[in-house]
Amino acid sequence: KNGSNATATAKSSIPAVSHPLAEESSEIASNINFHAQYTPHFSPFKFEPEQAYYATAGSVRDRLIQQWNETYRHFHEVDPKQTYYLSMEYLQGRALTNAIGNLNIQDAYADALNKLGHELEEVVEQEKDAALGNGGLGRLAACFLDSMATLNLPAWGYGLRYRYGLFKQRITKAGQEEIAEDWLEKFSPWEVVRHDVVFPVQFFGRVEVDPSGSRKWVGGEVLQALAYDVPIPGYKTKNTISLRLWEAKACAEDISLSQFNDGQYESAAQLHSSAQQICAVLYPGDATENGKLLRLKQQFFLCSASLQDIISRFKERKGGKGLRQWSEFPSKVAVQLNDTHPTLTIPELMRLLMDDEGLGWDDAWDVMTRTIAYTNHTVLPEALEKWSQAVMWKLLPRHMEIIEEIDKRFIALIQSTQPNLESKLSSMCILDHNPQKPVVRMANLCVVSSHTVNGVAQLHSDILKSELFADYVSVWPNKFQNKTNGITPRRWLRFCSPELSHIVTKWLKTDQWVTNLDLLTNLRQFADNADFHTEWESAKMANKQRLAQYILRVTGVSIDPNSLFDIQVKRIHEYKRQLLNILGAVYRYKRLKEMSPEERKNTTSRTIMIGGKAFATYTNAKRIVKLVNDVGAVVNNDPEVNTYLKVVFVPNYNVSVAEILIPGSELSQHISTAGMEASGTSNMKFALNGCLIIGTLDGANVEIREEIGEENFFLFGATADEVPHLRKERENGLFMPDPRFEEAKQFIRSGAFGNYDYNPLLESLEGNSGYGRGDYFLVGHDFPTYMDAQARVDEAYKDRKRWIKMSILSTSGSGKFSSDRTISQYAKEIWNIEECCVPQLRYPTVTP
Ligand code: T68
Repeated sequence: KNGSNATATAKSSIPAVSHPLAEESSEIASNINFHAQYTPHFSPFKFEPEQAYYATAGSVRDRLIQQWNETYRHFHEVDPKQTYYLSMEYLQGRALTNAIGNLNIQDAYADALNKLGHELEEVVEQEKDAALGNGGLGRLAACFLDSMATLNLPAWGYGLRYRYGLFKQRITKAGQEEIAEDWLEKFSPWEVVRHDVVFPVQFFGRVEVDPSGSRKWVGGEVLQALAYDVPIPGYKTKNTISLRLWEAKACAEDISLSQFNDGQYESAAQLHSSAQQICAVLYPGDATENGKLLRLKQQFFLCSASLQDIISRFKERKGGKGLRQWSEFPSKVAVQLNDTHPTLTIPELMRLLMDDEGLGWDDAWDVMTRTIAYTNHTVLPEALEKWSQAVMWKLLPRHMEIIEEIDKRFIALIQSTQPNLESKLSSMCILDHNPQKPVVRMANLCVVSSHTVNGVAQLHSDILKSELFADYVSVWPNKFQNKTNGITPRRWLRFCSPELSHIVTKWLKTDQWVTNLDLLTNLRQFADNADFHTEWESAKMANKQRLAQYILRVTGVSIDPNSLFDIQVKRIHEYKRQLLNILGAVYRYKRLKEMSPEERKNTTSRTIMIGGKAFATYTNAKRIVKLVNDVGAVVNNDPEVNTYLKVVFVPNYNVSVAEILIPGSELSQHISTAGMEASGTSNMKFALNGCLIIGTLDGANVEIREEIGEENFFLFGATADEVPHLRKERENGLFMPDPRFEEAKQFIRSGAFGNYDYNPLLESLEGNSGYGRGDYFLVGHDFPTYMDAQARVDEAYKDRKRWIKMSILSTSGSGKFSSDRTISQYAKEIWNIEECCVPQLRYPTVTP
């Protein structure tokens, strides 16, 4: 083990041969050995876990490539309608466990690695997470790709190949520190560069009108988009689809050798550096004009390269019918916009159709609107994208002309068909001509231009129709849909919790639940079965122990696997109310301190774990991170109470950390102010893993509670329709805070957790009004019912039988939240695509 000499001996006794479809573990071992010897990334004499990882990944990749080529060929021959999912973010996490699992070859690979002196578990941990996303939106895109492949759908993802993904979080005395995450430091074995897939992407320049009156975008800066493909295998199917990530490049001609020879290095390579910046980092801060321009360039780069690729494939696949008509395009292509970030797809498709392909406005509009659909992921006003018109005119002059025309025609449509809406036009139209800050409202552009708009949970979709997009509903009553989010059961149960999966399969007498998650309802019949309880509890305990070891390793804090594991992990944001959680913990600590030792013995021991990243310039979010750490430092070192309470901040929360935390959880907190969390998806992952939820009636919590039963959900807090009234009440000075809430804040102010100045953070929960002041997120209002719900949790946990039953019922009620269900609904109700299943694998041949 661990690259000892024994390992080298074991490896050398196994021949190095490559047979990509090997089934036997000894053949696979030879295959891994082949990659260790002949894939020249490391010297062939070392075979430590890291080399073992790259060699194993190389071997798995060979298999994927074969399936992948077959999939592409099959789609090409059948020429079905295909979906293209456009997203600025993909939070893929690690690929090796997932690939081996989806190919259903875990056991053979584990055996093969054993023969080579390694453990599969240790080898897979060598992989860095691909974190090309921020949070829920990016992880949703990754789950969707897994489901598209598993359901054999002709569908692809498009994104950007960021050099640095989401930052690594380090916790110091000062709180969170951000460090660049170099996921490509060595290289990624999961991407294949396609040197033959390159498209020019233009920026800046001007519009020229020729004598015939047709318009052309000329001049400016032209960069090249180069494709890197990542294979996405489906579960137990040959279908392997692509995630195509674009990288920006400049041409060789763009380097000025004469300037370089003159020593003017920067200007000589100006376009090269401009190209490099585009894919340098995920979401540069957008507070400065420069930052804004770069973000907009990234968005356009994705849209333009992807559309050119889609169009060239459309032209190439003739379906045996000779040249294609443009009117056929929407019956071959569906484009889904993951939030407004790829909105520029709309004017770019119009431009390509009109200026390059010669269509008139009406035909281009018809093709474009029948192709594009838009998913909204938020109603938070600050997250609704608005781009400065001036910046847009500079970067994309032709697109701005097109957007102006779309807006003009939309206004005319309303005036002629819906005169009652005229007074609403100023908020409904696309261009906001506010003289202070004229902007383009991207969400409005999406609603006006796409055939379908969807929200991501029922409550959220209802709010879109009744509030954010209410005025459009009477114009297009059938445009708005709901598609409740989902998660892939492969990564989020089958692979992250082999123990629990095993029990589920054993009791259901089938593993079909992995692709038909509704089968989990059949576990209900065992909800009171004593043998089932015993097995369930021991699987959960094994996961808790694994989690406890992880926490000890990364934080040095020892936690008791017999305590209740209570977890809140997600991006740190005031609306997600980590502050409510930590104030509850502070109050619990204070009570424990006041109790006698005897009284303490009657309490339920808890380990509260909180994790998540704060956006680098979001001051209050960073203060919350600091507060959790400060509270933990005091509580965990207080010998009087630390057997009853621990508070742990889990550093650097990411997909791989989630895969350890979620299986080991017993209670998780989804406690956003009602109406503010569009859906949430970790709530689904926790519930699927038999973890109970304490939560508000927000996002998908509402549907989870319906599915698993209200008696198995710890509900508290105001409802979405009460929120506006409660905020008013607060503004009018009518709010009376609960004494426990005041006590918790006072305890922090007293310096019990150090002398950092928490006043600015606590003041956000006080006063009368204003966003971020006057307790906009209603922490104070919900605090008492939150504490009551927590008391119900403590009571329920004391009754082991009841708790385990509730845990079983959580898992068995989670069937609806499979992303397979979500994607099937998108396929039927928005994309109108059908499965296109790859038949028999053929051996690779080259046609001369
Ligand atoms: C999340 N949105 C929602 N946004 O907050 C969450 N936004 O409720 C939902 O479950 C999830 O989407 C999936 O639908 C995000 O994650 C972003 O990450 C984001 C990034 C940049 C700009 C705006």
